[in-house]
Amino acid sequence: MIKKVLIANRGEIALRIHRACHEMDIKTVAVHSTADAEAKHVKLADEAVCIGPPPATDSYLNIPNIISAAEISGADAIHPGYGFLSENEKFATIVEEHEVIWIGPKPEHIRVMGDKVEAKKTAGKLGLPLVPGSDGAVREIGEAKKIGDEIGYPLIVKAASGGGGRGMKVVPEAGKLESLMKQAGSEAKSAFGDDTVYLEKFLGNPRHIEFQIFGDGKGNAIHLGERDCSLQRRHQKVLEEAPGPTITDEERTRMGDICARAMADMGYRGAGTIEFLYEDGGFYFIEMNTRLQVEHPVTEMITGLDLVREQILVAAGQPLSVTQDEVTFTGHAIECRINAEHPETFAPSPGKVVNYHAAGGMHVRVDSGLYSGYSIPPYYDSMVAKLIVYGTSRNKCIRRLRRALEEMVIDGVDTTLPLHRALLEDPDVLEGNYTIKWLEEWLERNAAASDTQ
Ligand code: MV4
Repeated sequence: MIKKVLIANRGEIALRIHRACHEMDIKTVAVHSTADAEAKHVKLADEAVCIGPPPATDSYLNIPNIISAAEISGADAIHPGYGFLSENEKFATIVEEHEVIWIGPKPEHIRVMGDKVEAKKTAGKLGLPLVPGSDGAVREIGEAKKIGDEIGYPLIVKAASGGGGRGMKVVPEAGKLESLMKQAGSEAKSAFGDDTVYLEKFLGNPRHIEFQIFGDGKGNAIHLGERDCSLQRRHQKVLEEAPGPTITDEERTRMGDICARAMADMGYRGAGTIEFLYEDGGFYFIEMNTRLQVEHPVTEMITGLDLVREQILVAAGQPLSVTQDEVTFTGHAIECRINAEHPETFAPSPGKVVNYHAAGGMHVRVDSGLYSGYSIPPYYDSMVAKLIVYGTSRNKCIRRLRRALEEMVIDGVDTTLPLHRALLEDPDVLEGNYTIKWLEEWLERNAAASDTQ
């Protein structure tokens, strides 16, 4: 079994990994930039190694420094968390070449899913339902026009190297196809060094539904149900819930089984998330994330499973702790991402937290590296806390979440707590009546309303 894990990350996810490790009698090594010397993950870990100056490219993305930290500390495994190097095929390969256990998927699977064209081809072969579109990359306008005639407009042009919403163009009609395809290609070239694009039918008003899957790397895989992550602003998730408020038990079982079968067939190892757009009762694969996700706790709340523990077990070559028949879904969970940002302008608000009180009580979980007196550095992501609440029903979950949001205190910086309190009063949110467009439209309406006051 693994004895010492190096945690190649920071903030709440570094703490989350540390906690799973200590519950398994595994020692932890924190790595940190000079800006994070006073961070909570550094204080809690058994050992800490400074890996460079504040910019992430010099520290949390610095592969030689992280490998050196693993060697000098004698760590036998590395957990990358999310973001940073978590979906870097090269890093995963280097870790394994150093005979350190990579707590993540096989490097080949990270590579395949990182290329959106290859990911879609693979998903199609494995039997996942796809958005109608080009069969792979589209290289010339004649081919694109033919696809447009076949599937109809509007279309969307996507960059093969994109993801997370970068490098996309909606094409309303055939007359705009050539110019928008050229634009998408040249933007992708300068952003990712790759101008490969592909085409899909544009879905106008879908929900974002994602399935959590786990594989043992030996041909066994399970699903842990879905999350609805439709409430997003500029491709950043704001609030996530499990189960999806519109997803039936029949849909969960049918789609979950398709996802698990696909992962078993590819021999997938570790945690993964298969993302779908969901419209008019249909699921359409868009991307797969080959890592643990920020919103994994809502799945933990309704299944009772510790997803980091499962990651560590399969990385160590052990079986998953449950079979599909043993996975149960009970009640409802919602996560609010709390960012150090102005709640209306979303301007980042780093600085000293003079007073911090986490919410508490039954079925309330706060994952955060904050403490009173901590200074939020300006160099990294602005998410500073996650409030995750469980209830036996969606209504009870919402009531408890509103109570927990009342209790939370983060003084000294702006946070998105007031945004969450307002969202949890909105009739559409209370009814689960929202799609991927809802939050930006709601923010626009509220901005217009406050302008006229
Ligand atoms: C789409 C789409 C509509 N039609 N694909 C955005 C990020 C990337 N993961 C895929 N995205 C989209 N792909 C087709 N064919 C709309 C989006 C999209 C979106 C998806 C999920 C959550 C929020 C979104 C916000 C804007 C656009």
